Amino acid sequence: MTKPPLKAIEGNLNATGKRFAIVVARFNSFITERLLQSAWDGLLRSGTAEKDINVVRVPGAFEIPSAARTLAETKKYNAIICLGCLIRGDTAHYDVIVNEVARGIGQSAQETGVPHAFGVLTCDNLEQAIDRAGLKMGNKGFEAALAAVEMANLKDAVLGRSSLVVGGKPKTKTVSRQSSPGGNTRKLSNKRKK
Ligand code: INI
Repeated sequence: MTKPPLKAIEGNLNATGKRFAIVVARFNSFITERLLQSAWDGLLRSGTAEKDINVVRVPGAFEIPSAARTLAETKKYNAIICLGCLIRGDTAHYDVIVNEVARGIGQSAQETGVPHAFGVLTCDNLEQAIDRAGLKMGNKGFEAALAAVEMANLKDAVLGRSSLVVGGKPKTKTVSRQSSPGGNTRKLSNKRKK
């Protein structure tokens, strides 16, 4: 069996200077407000400034993709964090919405090139949702925020707009003074002069 390569390009979890939009559904707000609190916490802990986070509320999970896409198309954000909670009911409503929400968020990410984090709970019942909004299974809002930070940094690393993290160690090729979307990216050699 061949061993997997040890070296890999990864995004780090430092969100300093990065901008994020959080799209949160009001439906099942008892759960989604907890996802939002935790996503906000995750971004601040990663170094995002409060002024660099915009929260956008939509009626339900079905409306998340179009709002996420509108935000992504502005190119003002390094990543979009999508938060919602779908709970299966007695009708087919859940089944109709759930795949559309996942597909729409994925499509927005792929077509705009802006990373989107999927923090939409898809649960059979309220207990499962509560467990994923701060109880037994952690908080998916926090996970989504960290995924957004990592993917924003991965994009910059792959595009050469920031230092690469290879195999867990920073391997600086070029550094950027300004890694915000639309900002001027100035490449600097950081090789020490002897
Ligand atoms: N929206 C949710 O966010 N979660 C749900 O569980 C849900 N269910 O089950 O109905 C839900 N429905 C509303 C939907 O997202 C739209 O807001 C609505 O259909 C208006 O377009």
